[in-house]
Amino acid sequence: MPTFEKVTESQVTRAIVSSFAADLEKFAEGEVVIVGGGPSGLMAARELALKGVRVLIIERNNYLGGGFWIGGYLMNTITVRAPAHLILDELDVPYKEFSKNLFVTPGPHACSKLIAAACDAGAKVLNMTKFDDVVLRENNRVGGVVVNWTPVSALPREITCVDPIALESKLVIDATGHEAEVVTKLEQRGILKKVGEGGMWVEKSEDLVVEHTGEVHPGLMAIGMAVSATYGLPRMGPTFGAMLLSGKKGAEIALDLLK
Ligand code: 48H
Repeated sequence: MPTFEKVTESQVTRAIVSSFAADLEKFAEGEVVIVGGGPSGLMAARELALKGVRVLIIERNNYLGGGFWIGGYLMNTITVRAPAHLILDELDVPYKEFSKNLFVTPGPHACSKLIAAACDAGAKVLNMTKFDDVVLRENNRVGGVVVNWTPVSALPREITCVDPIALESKLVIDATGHEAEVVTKLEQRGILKKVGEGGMWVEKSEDLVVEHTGEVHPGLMAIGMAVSATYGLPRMGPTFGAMLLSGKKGAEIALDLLK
């Protein structure tokens, strides 16, 4: 085994601080901020980054992937229905056809490949960072996000008094899943209406989510389960094809909006 070269503690600290600060500075004024690093957010981030867009994912956990690690009921087999298996092909994720047009893949393998695909394409990530609020411009156009460290947000107000910071962006994408947290912020201010997701109906829900993916308000788009929550669409249960396709379609719409 070779021995390690000499590096001091201060060099390690400087390497972390200056690299992190350089990235953060770039995203003080970015092109697209995606809130939520689940399957829809990761897919959209990959597609946008592949097209050369400067895209940042904000994720409140330290890990990316959202619900894509686990299928349903703590069983880590992911299912997708045709034609979403073609995206698994694109990501080089191995899968099997369980029954006609229904495909299965191990969650950890599929999820780690999707995360790697987004990072390889050039998407940047701020993890342990919680979306807190929106930046609002004239006519309530969304102009960015207000964020804080997750641990700061998790502490009671009485013992923390840490203001958040803002990241300006041309477009914000709500990919926070069932909670639709960005859309909810606008709803709380009476700017738009969020219906809340409907009951489960797999046959209907996936096409509807993809169909309704898009801009919900100037400067703000919704993708993935945030679309169901916004428009009151049925949920699909533990199958993820619509999340991948919604992310892909969301990226196409975002590219048009950026023009
Ligand atoms: C920063 C945040 C915040 C915040 C949340 O839940 P997700 O996996 O979302 P989708 O829409 O990409 O995929 C949904 C899918 O996993 C699912 O739940 C399905 C298909 N359900 C169907 C059914 O019927 O139940 O990921 C959302 C991500 C997570 O990583 C959160 O931690 C993150 O967003 N997030 N990040 N700030 N305020 N809120």
